[in-house]
Amino acid sequence: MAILKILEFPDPRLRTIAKPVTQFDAALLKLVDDMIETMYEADGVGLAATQVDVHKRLVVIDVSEERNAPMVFVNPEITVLDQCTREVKEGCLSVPGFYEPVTRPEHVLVRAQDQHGKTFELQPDGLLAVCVQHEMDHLNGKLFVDYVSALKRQRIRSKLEKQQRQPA
Ligand code: QAP
Ligand code: CO
Repeated sequence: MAILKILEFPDPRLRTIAKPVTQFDAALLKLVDDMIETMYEADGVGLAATQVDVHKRLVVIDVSEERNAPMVFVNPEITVLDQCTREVKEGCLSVPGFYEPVTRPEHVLVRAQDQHGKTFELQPDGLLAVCVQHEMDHLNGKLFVDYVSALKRQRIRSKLEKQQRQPA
């Protein structure tokens, strides 16, 4: 297994639209393992392939307290089930140190494949519902900072650019 490098906002590669996964092979299984290890090492609850500069429709999530229940979503699709929304403070491994409230649909249906190509459906609630939508956005080149005001986004951008010029 390997720890992968996570791209940080405003890296333009985070704006890439990911392509569907078509090959369920050993390379995909290795990528899944590496993404799970990278997510745990970074203390994240979710990681999209886009964030590690792999532009395939693949997401890993673990919302468990014990950090021992990784979920894999390949080619995920989301259907919004009703008009209920909820505001939750979000963060992102690609926007380290910043947290802002984002309003999203509360009730969604997720259809995806697992790492072996088997299709499954899930009606997530709570943190998982937020996380699936946040990670799905990454696959479409979208970040949670796109939902905040332009002023806040610019401030976050400036601070991160400064940090990136003076690495730890
Ligand atoms: C997406 O986010 C998410 O700034 C996953 O310094 C966010 O794993 C889903 C993290 C909110 C649901 C609700 C962020 C770790 C992790 C940071 C993450 C940081 C260290 C973010
Ligand atoms: Co994120």
